[in-house]
Amino acid sequence: MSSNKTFYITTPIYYVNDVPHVGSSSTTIAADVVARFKRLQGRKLLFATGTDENAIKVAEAAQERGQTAQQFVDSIVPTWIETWKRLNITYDDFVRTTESRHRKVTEAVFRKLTEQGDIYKDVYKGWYCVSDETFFRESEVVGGLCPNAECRKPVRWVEEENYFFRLSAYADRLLQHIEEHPDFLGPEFRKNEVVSFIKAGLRDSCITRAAYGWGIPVPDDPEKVIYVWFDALLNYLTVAGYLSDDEKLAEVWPPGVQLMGKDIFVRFHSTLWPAMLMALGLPLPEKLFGHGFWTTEGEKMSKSKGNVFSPVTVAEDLARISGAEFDVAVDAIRYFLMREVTFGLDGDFSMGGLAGRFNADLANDLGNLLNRTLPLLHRYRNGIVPKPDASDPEVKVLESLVTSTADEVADYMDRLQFSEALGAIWTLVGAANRFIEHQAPWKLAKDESCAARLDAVLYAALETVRATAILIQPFMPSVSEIIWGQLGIEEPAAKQTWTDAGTWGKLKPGTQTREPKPIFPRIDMRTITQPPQKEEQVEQISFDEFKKMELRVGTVKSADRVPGADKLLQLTVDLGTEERPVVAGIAQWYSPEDLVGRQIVVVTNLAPATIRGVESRGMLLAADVNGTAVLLQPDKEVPTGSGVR
Ligand code: ME8
Repeated sequence: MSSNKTFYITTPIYYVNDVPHVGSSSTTIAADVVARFKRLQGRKLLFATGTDENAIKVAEAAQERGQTAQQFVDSIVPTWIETWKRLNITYDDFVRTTESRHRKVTEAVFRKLTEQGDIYKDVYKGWYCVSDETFFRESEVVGGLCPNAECRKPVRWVEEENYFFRLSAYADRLLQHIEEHPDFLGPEFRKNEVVSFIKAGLRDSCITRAAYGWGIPVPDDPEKVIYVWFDALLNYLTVAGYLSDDEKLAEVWPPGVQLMGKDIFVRFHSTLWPAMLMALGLPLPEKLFGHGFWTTEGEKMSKSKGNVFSPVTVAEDLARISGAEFDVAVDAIRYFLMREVTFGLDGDFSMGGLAGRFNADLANDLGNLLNRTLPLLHRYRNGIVPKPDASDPEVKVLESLVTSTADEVADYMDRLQFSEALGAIWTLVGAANRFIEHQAPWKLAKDESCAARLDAVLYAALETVRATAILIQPFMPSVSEIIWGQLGIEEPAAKQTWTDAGTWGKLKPGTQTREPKPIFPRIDMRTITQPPQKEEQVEQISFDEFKKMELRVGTVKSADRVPGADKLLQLTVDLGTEERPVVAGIAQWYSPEDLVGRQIVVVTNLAPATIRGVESRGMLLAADVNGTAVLLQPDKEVPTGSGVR
């Protein structure tokens, strides 16, 4: 693919009767992250989202409120648009399936496929779930309930003459395309689900319903409306200018990435959608990616379960409890959703988890780096960027890390591995923090003969901050802009490119930086109310039993990932009298660099165990905050090996 081509990225179009929540926001935020990254790389972008409005459930919800369906959708769409605005989503097009541009495309496609024999009329008999807007086979439905485990609502028996799309005719071509294009479907494990689904046998798809006063009527047969999924998938063509703007279509088609949740990945986006495109003679998207679900305490977030978090309310709450600006809180949510789990897997969302990451990653790691650079520059050099000196070997290490991080992050971004991309950026942040710690500019400032060295150290730290500000831009655009503003760089943040992020030495000596202000005030975790814990029968132990347990404070000497185990770290812990290997399941929340030098609490007389082939002689203690581990450490530094009573 030539890089002059516009990169077209889409989210699903959301059912308008639902409210935007953290789950739906996660897809839109992921798309925004990719879009911003591609723009930084100099790509032209078409980023589209929108609303799916022709569903039966929309008509029913409107009826319940005594509104027409059109009044109902018109009253709700602004909430979606407003939410995306507040989350800083930079979409280029917002498509509504009730727009005439979309109706025209849908009607034209229906006509074309009918003329070429891909759509035919027959009698449909089967079950229909209104909530999922999905037809099910007789064999799939047990007890009259929707077979989708997340839904389980009563299904309706439907028996009527309808139009069918010849999906079965495309099974072999679909399988061949999947095999020949290894990057077409992701993540890998979901690709396998698609292949099994197709191999199990594809039936032709019923794509119309008896008219119910809402939806797009079948051309020349107004007794019927087009099935909402058939119409919804075509939104991606409407946006691309299909049948209305050939030049635009040539420029943007096929999409570079289409994102969606796992619920609509297999059956609709990886099967029906590509088959429709094949029938239309259009190239297939380069990548379809089905990500996991966000749950709240293990349950899928959904309006019907009453456990949805509105992203705007969460940002307001986070801003209130932390004292951060609203846009910074929004960035913290964007960061959390992209960092917490590998994109593709399920994750659990909670205020405690969000606040924990806010403190650990933003206030501590990134916040520390910022608090130790600009304020020191103001203290020692009146806020003016000094001259660099690249001859220092430690500066050289930082320099090459900046360059390699930009490449590494770009690589992860191309593979939609957002969490890993952020992990790499945070490795750089950690290295810069250690560099400052080690160089101790506060000591250099006391010795006149170290003036040149102090300049070099301050320059290197600031230059890393500049690069970091660009690297985090796709994820945290407002934070990036605030940092940029504080650096006082003349060229606007918006003009920066990914190449600038990976090029050392772009910060001009002599630049007058601005008065720094902390961006991430720490959250007092006591202000976070833990959701009620499930009642558990806790067995009591005697004091003698408790005494059997030996707890000591250890200092982490080294930490490494356990190869092949995403969740495990292997630590060497100094206990004063000896060093012990300890394996801990905390790799999701702590990187090895975060741990070295830290004091932790260890259970030292636990029987040794071998975990994934690695010996472990002890266990560290951590608070369990909604499934997120937060390490326990002494209130102040204590002699290594101190007992814990
Ligand atoms: O299915 N976790 O719309 P929809 C993560 N209109 N993502 C979630 C989520 C959760 N808990 N809940 C929703 C439809 N999503 C159709 C789409 S496209 C041509 C038509 C996200 O409002 C996720 O991307 O039910 C999921 O696929 C989408 O919202 C479903 O949105």
